Amino acid sequence: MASGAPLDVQRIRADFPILSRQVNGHTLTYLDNAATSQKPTQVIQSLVDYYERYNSNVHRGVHTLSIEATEAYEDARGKVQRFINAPSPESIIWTRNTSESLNLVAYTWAEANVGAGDEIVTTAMEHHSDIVPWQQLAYRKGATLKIIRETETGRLDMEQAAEFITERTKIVAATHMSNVLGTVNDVKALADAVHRVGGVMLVDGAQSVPHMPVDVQALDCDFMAFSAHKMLGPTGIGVLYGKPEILEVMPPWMFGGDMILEVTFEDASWNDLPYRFEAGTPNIADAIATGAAVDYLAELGMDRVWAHEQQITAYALDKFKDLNGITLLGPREVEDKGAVISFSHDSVHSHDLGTALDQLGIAIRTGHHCAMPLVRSHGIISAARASFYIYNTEAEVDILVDGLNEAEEYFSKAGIL
Ligand code: 7TS
Repeated sequence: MASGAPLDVQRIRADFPILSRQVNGHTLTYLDNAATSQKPTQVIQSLVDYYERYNSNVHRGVHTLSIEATEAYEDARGKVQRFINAPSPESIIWTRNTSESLNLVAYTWAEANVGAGDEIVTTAMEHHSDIVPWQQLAYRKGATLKIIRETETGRLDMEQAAEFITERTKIVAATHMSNVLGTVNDVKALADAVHRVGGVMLVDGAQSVPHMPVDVQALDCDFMAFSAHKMLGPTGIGVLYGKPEILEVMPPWMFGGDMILEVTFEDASWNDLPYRFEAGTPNIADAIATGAAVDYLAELGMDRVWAHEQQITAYALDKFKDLNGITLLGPREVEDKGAVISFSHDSVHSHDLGTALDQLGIAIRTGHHCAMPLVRSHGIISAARASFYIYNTEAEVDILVDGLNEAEEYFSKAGIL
């Protein structure tokens, strides 16, 4: 496809069988992509191919099926490596999801390197999976957790970040893009700051890697975590990228098959990277299908994916200005903002809005979005969220806005407003 040209959304939509599904008598309008994306036929078919043609265990067979499965599994690792411009395939570790990737760092690198009196810096915009592991680590070690606040315009307070990152900081763990506010954070600046004091930078890329060009070497992060299911891939598989020199000296976490070099009854030694962190039979089928998802996105071009999402978000932000009773969370313009629009209604609970929209076949997320401290800091306990992806159209934004108007009318007629 020509670089720079807009995405051919209708052609993309034809690759996603689920998008023609009817929900409550309406064609599905799927706007819950920050929770999980839909899957194109190419990804679904790669799973079918694996199970129908070469299902076999990896790294242990001399037979044809095992050799084919091993090649496809490692090939997928190489695709992910190139997708985020990691320096080597060994720096890509397969995990179950972003949460497991973050916990891996907390239980290995941080367990070995964070001690009493040390500081861990994170942000007010984190998903629970990038807060709770650090709270637990701080309890275990007697370390302190510092939280960089959100500014009034929904961005990270970088002045506070500069104050918080000190000689005592061992790790900064920050999301690249907030799943609630959509804010894109300057993680490169955070990486530079923590490197100046000898600490490491962990980026939660769950919402950035699926939506924008991400280059881990340009960002100079030490770790990056993300999930395949948010980027057209299957559930049950995620990635931890780590700088090879850090992974090389990082202690293993889970012990068992595939991660060892040699075992006696008394002792064991560890396999090379990345297998040292992949104990047991891995999620072979889903790793291969992640490779298919990455192929799909790379073919579109991540700069074009980002441009499409910026356009649809700008359109939605503009349309939302005309809605009654709605308060937006996060930046009000697309600068530093991805395709996520969270909002609350003055008098209708977000769950009621979500249920009313579901009656129209519109899928949005409601609740605390696994970011309870963030949502509560806005003085609410629940928000509604529409999040867009490559197959969403401006017409679907119109359907959402009409749906919200309809819901508002319904609730006011019912005497609830
Ligand atoms: N980090 C961020 C920024 C996320 O948005 C999510 C999931 C995670 C971590 C955890 O990913 P997982 O694959 O391990 O579950 N976010 C959401 C969401 O916004 N709605 O449902 C899941």
